[in-house]
Amino acid sequence: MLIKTHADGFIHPHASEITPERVYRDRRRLLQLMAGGAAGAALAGWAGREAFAQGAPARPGKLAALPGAPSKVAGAITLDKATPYDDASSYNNFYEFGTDKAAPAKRAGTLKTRPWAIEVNGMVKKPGRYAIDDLLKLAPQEERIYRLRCVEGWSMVIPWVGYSLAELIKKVEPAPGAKYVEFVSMADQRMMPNVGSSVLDWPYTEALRMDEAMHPLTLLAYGMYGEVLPNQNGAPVRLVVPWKYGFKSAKSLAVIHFTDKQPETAWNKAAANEYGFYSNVNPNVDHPRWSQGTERRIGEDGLFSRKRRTLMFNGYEQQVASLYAGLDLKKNY
Ligand SMILES: Nc1nc2c(c(=O)[nH]1)N[C@H]1C(S)=C(S)[C@@H](COP(=O)(O)O)O[C@H]1N2
Ligand SMILES: [Mo]
Repeated sequence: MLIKTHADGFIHPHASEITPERVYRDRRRLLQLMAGGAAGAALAGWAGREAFAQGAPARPGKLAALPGAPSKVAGAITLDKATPYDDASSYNNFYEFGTDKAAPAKRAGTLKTRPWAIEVNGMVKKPGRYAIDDLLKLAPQEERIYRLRCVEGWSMVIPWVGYSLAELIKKVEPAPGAKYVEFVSMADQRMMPNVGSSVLDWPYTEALRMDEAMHPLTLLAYGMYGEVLPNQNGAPVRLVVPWKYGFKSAKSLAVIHFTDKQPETAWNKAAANEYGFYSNVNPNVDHPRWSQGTERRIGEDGLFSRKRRTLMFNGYEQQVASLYAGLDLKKNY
């Protein structure tokens, strides 16, 4: 467990491996086996693990179907095997509910996702509050199977449902001078017990350059695995920017702000030398405290833990490299 205390005094556990992911998963699997009265099945070994998971009671709570047609956006369907739903919805970073990977799934039941609206403001011709049920219908929902690479060194493959953020941006008509889009997550302490803790300066904010925000791969996601998003994954609507480290993909969006100045971002404010504005996945630029050259795919670990090589721009190089032509990616990390 590596918890770093910063000069400014607070403890900064991002990437601290609070519970090493493998230990956490093994323990959870064992608890599941025991709860199912199937402790003996554990003896059957790891070979039977997938089969057992399939027979296990499905999902905590019934979520509504949110079907999406397979996307036609270039690069939007990753062929890697999807991470089991069970892992994608129980191993989460959502610091508004705590810094432990298990906290969001345990505690995000208090997040009320109706009524909900996104406030669109700043340098835009059609500012206003956009109700979630109108946003859902704003453009056809698509299924996008994206790799998600966390800056901590793990990754998942998640079939999201949503549409390109560009669809919303076109509807609200940014003013010609707008150069950046800022995303502000909900920060309501009554629904989010860890808001108010000193781990981040709330609300959680992120931002993209306008051309990044307009890129067809940049997704506004309302669902995953053909269902509405579970709260712990950022319901009712979140951003997904697949070529950037996971923390750029802000959850439970409350405000989208258009501006001509590069906005501050929550992680950059917390540790500027570790988390820059761009945060493009880049195996050639290490985090000051660890390598970014490899990753572990959640759901592929256990006994035969396997490391994968991290791909430039998380494998979306063909689609996005031109956005950064001429930019020094070591300086602009
Ligand atoms: N509001 C908010 N958004 C957030 C975070 C967070 O703590 N708060 N964590 C980020 C990080 S570090 C990652 S890796 C992804 C994880 O998304 P997932 O839980 O859906 O896999 O969400 C990102 N979005
Ligand atoms: Mo992350």
